[in-house]
Amino acid sequence: MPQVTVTEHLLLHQKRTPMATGRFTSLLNQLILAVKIIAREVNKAGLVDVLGFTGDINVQGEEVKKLDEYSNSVLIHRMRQAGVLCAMSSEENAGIIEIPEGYPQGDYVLIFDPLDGSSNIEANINIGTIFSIYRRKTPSNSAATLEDLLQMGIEQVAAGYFIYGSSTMMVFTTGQGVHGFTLDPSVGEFLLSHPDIKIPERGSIYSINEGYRTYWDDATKEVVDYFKSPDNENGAPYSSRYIGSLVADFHRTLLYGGIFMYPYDRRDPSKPKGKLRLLSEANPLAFVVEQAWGLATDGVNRTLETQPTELHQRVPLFIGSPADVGKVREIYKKHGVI
Ligand code: AHM
Ligand code: MG
Repeated sequence: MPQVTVTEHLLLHQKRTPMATGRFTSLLNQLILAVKIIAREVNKAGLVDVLGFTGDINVQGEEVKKLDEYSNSVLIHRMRQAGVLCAMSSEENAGIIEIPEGYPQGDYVLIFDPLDGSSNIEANINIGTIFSIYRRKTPSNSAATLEDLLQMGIEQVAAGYFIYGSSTMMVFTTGQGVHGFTLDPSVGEFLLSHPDIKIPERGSIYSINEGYRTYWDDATKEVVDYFKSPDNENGAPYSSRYIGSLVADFHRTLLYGGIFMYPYDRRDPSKPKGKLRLLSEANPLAFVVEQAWGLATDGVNRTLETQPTELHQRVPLFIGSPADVGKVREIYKKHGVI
């Protein structure tokens, strides 16, 4: 395979997209730079006992930040300089992140989860950064508002994730298929390694936190019983895999097929719609999966057509192979759920 960088790949695509400008490429390049800085720190995470615990004061007299806070501040700091954004939203910040006066502005908005699955860091388990890019709705040269961020997922211009693991990967879509790039640390570039990813039509792996079964409704119990049954449409029980790190569970689902599920449950009445966030988690992965010919729903309705009403809105998520996500819809509809 010829070695193709993300920028080269984008330039090839941009030739076929007359609307595209160099501004989008510069946005992605700045994002990639931020991620390389985060990846460098993530790879050192195992050395924290040696280099000092988070919360400690380092040799420069600065407090050592937790990795998720560090990742958040790197992304905010770098993306402010990109000159192509009018606002951002992060899973770590309650409100809209404005681009301060004096910084060049642009017409894109960026939504991100800076370090998803961060509770897994200490165990050397894969974690990731998820991102979603939109064009602003309000006029250029006015202050960005919530309206620019509360757009339906179908409006995304690009979305994807970075996964930090045995290697660092970037998987993303601009609406022309899904492509995966692996960071070659010796040259510091993400090189095309997984062109045009397509998810299998049906899988043989289901992924859900089964510890919460007590709190599920009957429809969700039936869904999971279906995947475990030898009498399902595969004629054999699916295997169960659950890492508890969304990017890692999703990445496996995308490559091998099957379904990842995070349903709503009765565990925490303050979260009646499950745990995952529509804007920073569900929508970007839904855009990726649909571009790979998969599906993403809240059990019944298409994730990408959910109208957001608040930045940190939560949604149930069923995402993966079309036949498997379709089966959930069939069972949920039968039960009259959602
Ligand atoms: P976080 O945003 O607080 O890190 O939570 C998101 C993570 C996902 O990575 C993962 O899919 C999920 O929480 C796991 O939750 P649970 O431990 O309830 O199964
Ligand atoms: Mg998260």
